[in-house]
Amino acid sequence: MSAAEIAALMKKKAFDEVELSPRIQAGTDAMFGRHMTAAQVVDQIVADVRKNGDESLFYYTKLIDRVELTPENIRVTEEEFAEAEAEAIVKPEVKAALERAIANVMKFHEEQMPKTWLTNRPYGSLLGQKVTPVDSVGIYVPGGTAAYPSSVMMNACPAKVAGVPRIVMAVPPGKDGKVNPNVLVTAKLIGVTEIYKMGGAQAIAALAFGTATVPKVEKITGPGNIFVTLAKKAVIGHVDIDMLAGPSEILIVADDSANPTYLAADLLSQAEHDPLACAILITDSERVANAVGEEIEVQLAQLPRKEIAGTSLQQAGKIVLAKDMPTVIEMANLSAPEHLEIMTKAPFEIMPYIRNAGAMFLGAYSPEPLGDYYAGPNHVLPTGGTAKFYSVLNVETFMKKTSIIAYTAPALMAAADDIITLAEAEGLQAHANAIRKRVGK
Ligand code: HSO
Ligand code: ZN
Repeated sequence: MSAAEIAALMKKKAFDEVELSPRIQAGTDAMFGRHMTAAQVVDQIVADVRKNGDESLFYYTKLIDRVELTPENIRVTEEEFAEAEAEAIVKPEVKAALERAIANVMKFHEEQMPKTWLTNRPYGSLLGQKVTPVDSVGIYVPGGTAAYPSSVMMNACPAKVAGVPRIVMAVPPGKDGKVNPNVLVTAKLIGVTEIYKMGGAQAIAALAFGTATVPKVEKITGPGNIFVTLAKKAVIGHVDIDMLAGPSEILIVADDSANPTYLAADLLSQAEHDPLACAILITDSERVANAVGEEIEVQLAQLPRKEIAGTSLQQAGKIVLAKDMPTVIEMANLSAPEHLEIMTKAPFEIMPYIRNAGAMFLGAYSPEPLGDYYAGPNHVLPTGGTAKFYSVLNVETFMKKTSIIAYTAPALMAAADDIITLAEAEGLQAHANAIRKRVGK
């Protein structure tokens, strides 16, 4: 298999070309009374919510989530938080593990915190950069079986560390009108209490433009289905977003020293996420390639989610035998995987050559789920080859940078001629005057 073919496996269809499943397409056709692509559906919903606010937000929630929202019940109340905790659906050991995971994630992101800085220039001038958290952020949390507490943690912790004053969350309500209790408990542990029961494109539009009951935010982050992702794409510019992310991926590069049992388990860990997930092993060892193939069969058969993982492996699972390690590395860089495991004798010798990857896991004892849940780095990562230009979610995702310029009179005097020359070359006399008036030229 060539490097380009592997990269193609990972590079999914463009988001606006994704075809809906027949069941969902039938639903949207019925909703709008005509055939529309996913992108057209999203454009319509976003435009409606932008124009009509709550009215359209509630209308689409009723149609899609079958829940009757009102200005009074859209926001999760104190009682609902208490109920989620009291229900004890969140087992004590889960809560305790979550607390330890949150501490690790907070600590890592604190270390990431960028600093405001000033630097000296001649004649006592100062230049610098101020970092400021965005005023508000909206974190989207998917509903149903993909309502992962770990994703709540991975979005909310860096926003907290960045110091975002207002962190709100959007979570689609279940049919009973309630929000997943695990999500509520996790949000509360991190200190996020402004939660709106809304989902899909309508939630993204409400966060981006604001409605009478949902105040607008400045940035939207978090994973979602195709409608959510397309809606995030549609509101860029009105707000910022984190990235456009799709189904999970893992690419493992391994040499003859790797343990096939571990590799098979790690490939399956991402395959079980989604039938569209992608799991690839590239190795220069024929022994490892064969053994992992066999081991996958054994482990897959025992998985509760074997259907999902099996479909994913059939569609985008590959074991590739490459001729040598430089070829393996080039294949990895071309694929730009979300997760890259380097399972070789000396992983730090390979690491410097990796240019494109969302996150790297080095050595036999750094399996991908360690990053999903616990070590500290973020699990919101670029997928579909977008690690060529997107970064992992991080503290700076929630911050802006502002330049600082503070010149003294002698410093401005020394620069005056050049600035006046440049301003006049652009035909901008008022610009030149702002200098002349100060330096008497
Ligand atoms: N691997 C997923 C994140 C996740 N895994 C959440 C388990 N829960 C992101 O690529
Ligand atoms: Zn995962």
